[in-house]
Amino acid sequence: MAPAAAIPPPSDLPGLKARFATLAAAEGFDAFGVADPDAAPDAGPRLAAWIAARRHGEMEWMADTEDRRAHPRALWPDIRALIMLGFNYGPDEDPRAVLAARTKGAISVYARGEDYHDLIKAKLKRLARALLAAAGAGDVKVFVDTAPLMEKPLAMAAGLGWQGKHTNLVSRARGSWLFLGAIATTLPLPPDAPAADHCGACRACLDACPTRAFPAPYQIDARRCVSYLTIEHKGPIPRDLRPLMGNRIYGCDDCLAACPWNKFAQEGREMRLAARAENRAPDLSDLARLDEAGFRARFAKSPIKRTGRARMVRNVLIAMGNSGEPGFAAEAEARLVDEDPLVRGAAVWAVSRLVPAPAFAALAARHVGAETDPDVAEEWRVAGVQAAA
Ligand code: B12
Ligand code: SF4
Ligand code: SF4
Repeated sequence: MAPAAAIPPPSDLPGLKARFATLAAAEGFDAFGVADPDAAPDAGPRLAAWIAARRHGEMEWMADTEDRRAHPRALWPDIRALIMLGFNYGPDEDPRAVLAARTKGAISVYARGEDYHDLIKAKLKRLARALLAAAGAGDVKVFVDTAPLMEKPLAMAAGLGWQGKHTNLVSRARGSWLFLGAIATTLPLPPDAPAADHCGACRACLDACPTRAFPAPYQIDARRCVSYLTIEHKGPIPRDLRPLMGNRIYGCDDCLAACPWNKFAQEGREMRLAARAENRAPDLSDLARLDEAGFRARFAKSPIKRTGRARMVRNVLIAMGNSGEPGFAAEAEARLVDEDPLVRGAAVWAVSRLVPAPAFAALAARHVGAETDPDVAEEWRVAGVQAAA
């Protein structure tokens, strides 16, 4: 967008902010607030400590952007205010219900509908244009998720809610189910008061985590988080964490869903984000059979397409291995000769949990000699040792 820096900002900035809040609500945003760019001074040092402790795992893009992410002005020196926006995506059912269905996969709420990035970015861009038109001056940039901006502490500073002990933003009015987005501007809009922490003595989210990913309240070790493991982690999932994942095949909502503030949550109104029927409780067998073309067609407009077929089928095989359903053995066995080593390795683990030891030994005798990938060969070795024990 073209800057209009020579024109002075309008004198009625509170009036402009109020008009803009109305426009944001009309665009479908459920939470609105303005933060001063200096209003989250702890965020940068805490990010640095998190990265130094390697809690970002393989997300090297977090470390690579650390300097820019640490302070909004490092991203854009001219910034005078951040308009922080929340978009409600509250589910229409308890997303944990599917965790008990052993032959089904659990997809997290945010990924059951269309990709929110595209949808919210388009809304932010429209709003940013409207802001410039109303102001007649200034410049803007829009951010949602992918930009190196610490959206949660800035949203807290803007009064949208507080960062709960699960580290996500919780709103008194909406509970845990808010996507965040930001419009940065050179207009010095008046900031809102920061939100206060309302967690108190509660620790429901910490206790709900299946993989114990919180080393302390308000801190997450992404390397243990199922969301990270199923979506971001590219290689084989660490063996000790696999049994703890249950049937979670894409993201996880356990800590969000456990929050008592969800009693105020409402269903999201945006139909494009609503759960598609086939993503509520998909059959693990159907997903395990997807080839590249099938995967792309099945998840065309979904955020799941970013992960690619191999990681998704890896996750499905872990869920099969956790299911205790011998009926999945043949399905998992078919993937022992998959062209992708990530899939073959997960298939070895699944089969080792689904068939008796002699049958596993027979399969190993048939496949180990032909295996060229070192990770998959290691899966055969470890599973063989465990089956023999
Ligand atoms: C990296 C990332 C992840 C990683 C790491 C998660 C994390 N908590 O950092 C992984 C892949 C695990 C992940 C998972 C999820 N994510 Co994510 N993710 C991000 C991303 C891109 C960056 C977050 C970040 O900066 N992390 C770095 C850490 C250091 O920052 P932080 O979490 O703010 O850490 C603070 C606290 O630890 C606190 N702190 C540290 N020490 C102490 C000590 C004390 C005493 C106190 C009080 C505080 C404190 O200060 C830190 C700085 O503010 C943001 C988008 C963005 N640009 O912000 C989305 C984002 C956070 N994710 C989001 C979502 C929805 C999810 C999932 C729910 C998806 C799912 N269903 O699977 C899960 C939730 C898991 C969880 N419990 O956090 C939403 C959250 C919306 C909200 N309401 O908060 C965001 C904002 C995307 C968006 N635009 O909507 N995510
Ligand atoms: S998303 Fe799931 S695995 Fe990750 S911290 Fe929350 S409960 Fe734990
Ligand atoms: S579950 Fe409890 S501790 Fe966790 S964010 Fe909600 S109120 Fe805070």
